[in-house]
Amino acid sequence: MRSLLWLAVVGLAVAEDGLAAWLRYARVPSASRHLGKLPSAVVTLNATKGYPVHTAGQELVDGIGGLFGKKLTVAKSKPKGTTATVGTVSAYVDKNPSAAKGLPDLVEDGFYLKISKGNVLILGQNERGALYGAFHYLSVIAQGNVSDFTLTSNPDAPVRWVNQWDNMQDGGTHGSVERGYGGDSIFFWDGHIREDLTRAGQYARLLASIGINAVVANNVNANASILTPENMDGLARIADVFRPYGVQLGVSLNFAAPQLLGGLDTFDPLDKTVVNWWQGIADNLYKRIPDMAGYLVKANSEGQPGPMTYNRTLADGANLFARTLQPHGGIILFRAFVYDHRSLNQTLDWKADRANAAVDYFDGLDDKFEDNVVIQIKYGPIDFQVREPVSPLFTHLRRTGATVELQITQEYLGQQAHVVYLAPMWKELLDFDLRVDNKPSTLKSIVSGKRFGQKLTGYAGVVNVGTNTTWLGSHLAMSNLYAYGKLAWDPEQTSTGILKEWTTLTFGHDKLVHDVITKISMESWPAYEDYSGNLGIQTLTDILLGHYGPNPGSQDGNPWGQWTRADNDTIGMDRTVWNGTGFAGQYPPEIAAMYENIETTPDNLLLWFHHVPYTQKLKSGKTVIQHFYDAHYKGSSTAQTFVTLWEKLKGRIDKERYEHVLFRLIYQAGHSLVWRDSVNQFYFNKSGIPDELGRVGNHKYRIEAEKMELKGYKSYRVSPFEAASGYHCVVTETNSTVGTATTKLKVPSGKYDLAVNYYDMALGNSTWELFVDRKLVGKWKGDLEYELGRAPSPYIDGQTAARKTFRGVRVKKGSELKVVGRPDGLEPAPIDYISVLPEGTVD
Ligand code: GCW
Repeated sequence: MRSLLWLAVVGLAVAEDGLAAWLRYARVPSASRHLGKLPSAVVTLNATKGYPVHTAGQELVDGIGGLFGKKLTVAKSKPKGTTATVGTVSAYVDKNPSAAKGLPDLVEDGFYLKISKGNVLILGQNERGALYGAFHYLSVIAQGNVSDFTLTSNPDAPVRWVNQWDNMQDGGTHGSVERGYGGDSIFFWDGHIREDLTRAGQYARLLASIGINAVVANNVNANASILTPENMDGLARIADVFRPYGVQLGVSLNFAAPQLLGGLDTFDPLDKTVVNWWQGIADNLYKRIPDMAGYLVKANSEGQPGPMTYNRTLADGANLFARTLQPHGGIILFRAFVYDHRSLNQTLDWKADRANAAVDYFDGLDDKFEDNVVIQIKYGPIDFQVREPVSPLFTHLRRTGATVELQITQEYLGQQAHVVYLAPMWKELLDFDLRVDNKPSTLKSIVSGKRFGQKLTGYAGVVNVGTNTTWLGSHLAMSNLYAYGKLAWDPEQTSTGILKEWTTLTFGHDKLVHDVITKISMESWPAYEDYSGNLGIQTLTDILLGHYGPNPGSQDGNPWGQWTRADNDTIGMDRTVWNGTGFAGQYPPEIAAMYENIETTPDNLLLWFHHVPYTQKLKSGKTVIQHFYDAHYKGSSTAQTFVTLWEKLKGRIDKERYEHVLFRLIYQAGHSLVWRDSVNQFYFNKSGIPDELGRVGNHKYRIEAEKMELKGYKSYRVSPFEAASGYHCVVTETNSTVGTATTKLKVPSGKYDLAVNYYDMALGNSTWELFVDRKLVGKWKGDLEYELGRAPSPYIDGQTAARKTFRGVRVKKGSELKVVGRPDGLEPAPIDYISVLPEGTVD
């Protein structure tokens, strides 16, 4: 009894850093009651060390040991007592020929499980499938279910890859991992493959447990030096740590490598010397990595070289690689994300549209690709926005297989500093019926190969984990990685079902923990859409900088083509055929007709397809502009509730993860208000149409810092203007002057929540202190650039704007409120405003 109590205390007190993610194998409640229903020994068929069946045996021992405290032995042949037998179907049938009849049909990577009175049979179509089966069994028992069952599970699609956008070098394009918010690359450092690849192995283990079968480790914006002999040796070491988990390695290529690395004077895909050069590369890679998955190629996009440089088609480019892979059994994922960010002109051409590019470039090529080419298509025609229609290119490829590219790293969706559970969005996309030939044609049926019958189809997820122990920078963001794997295996699973599994495995069985995580997660994508870009206008992050904070004005007037065409009276992209860019016409007729007509276009994509006045009435009866205002208030107020919901979990999960998540949710709550005010202020200024409820631009609890009595601080006009309340903030006069901003409070005496909006730039770590009547209320540092992991920014803008709240502070009428800011480096301790809020009020 005593030791049990002690264990319970220790159990809660053990700090968890997130490294084990959903594979913690933490003790299940009442574990000892279930021991009789578990195997006592593991028998591994065809188990060679370093290969998946052997790994499966090891996981079963570790898993059952951790989950139930039962120590299993590993045996080669059948021992006495209950056993878990794991191996491939063929190894099993070799030993038990008579069993063959009773076994189901499995496709590549599929598995069969039979659990009966503590005896467990786990068979895979291949070794990898056997490991998947073992992980599945462990997941079921970790959720407390030890009853008998039989299951046949086949993946929905063969390609279930992960892409990492890891650079060879820190300080390359966007640092160590492009659009990565969880630290440096786990694969590369200083131009080389890391010596210590422990994390890469742990990553493969996590991915195998959710059915991912390949990882492209280097960025699609590829560095040609990945192909030096030394780095090829390094890649082979990565493949070695992946292999025990059945995860294959893929490599991103730079199209110009023959020139950049090979010293040729051309990289023309039809040039014989170029072809030979690439054949040599493939042969050399496969010599080192015989089970390499293949290649990933981004060509002629965003400045990357490609076949069009030589007036060759994209098919010429893809086939060049495909042919060099064929002798080795590899495949190439060729990205459809092809557009020219230099030539698009918004002002001169009403019909110019980046969204048209993919179909424009790929139309007519469907039957031109080699059989081992797969076209990798982002889910929407633009770029991982909070709301996009499904890319029409999926309906144009019937012979060539496609993968849908999803983004787990939240580039445009809060960069893991905002909780956004993405499974509901992915489900909507996958369930969307594209009505090819007027027949049911959901996206999931296309990428499973069922609709058109291609063999190579599936999923590619941009994950971008890093060296942070949380992998993605945030514990809660890991539900997205988990959901990605689960949906790629079986898109019929529900968002809540997946979440429930993940929560149990990650945080345990407590019902309140489940309720809270479910509520926060399921409300998170709608809330984020509400407080960022509505009605299909796109996310509205600053697209020229970090893709993180609000900056609606940055969308237009540049050739990146993520335009909103907002002016003083109207907003939205006219993508109709009759009057616009013609994009709607890229869909099959039923869908094209729906989007062509403003009446049948769903509200949530209205501004994606139509250019309308701000006063246009939605189906809800509201005007576009009032919808913007209301949605921003609604979404940001939902984000406030995440904090109070999470606080209910204090003491119910380990302190380390509790605090980590709480810190980020508090930050998100504050930043959602920055979003709300920036976007609302921007469109209010543009349209001149006031908020019917009088909220926009009226903040009665706010004291603008620039209106306070300033010493050492001066007023500063912020750009973009909407990123500051009253367009101004204060900054210290020099970068060594201490600034003070003081005012006398006029509110009645009582308790208030004091909220300070400030800017935390990546140029230093200023310190702020807040005083009431000379008593210190709180002190904080401008170090969010280390804490949050989101893209760092040197500017005073919507990206760096943040809020610090002190709850329940006693003030008197006439109290002196003072903020003292100490600049550091080039960060001038900027303050925007202070809100003196009656307790519980948000503004
Ligand atoms: O979303 C954009 C990103 C780029 C990325 C590109 C792509 C790897 O901003 O960082 O480059 O898409 O998908 O190729």
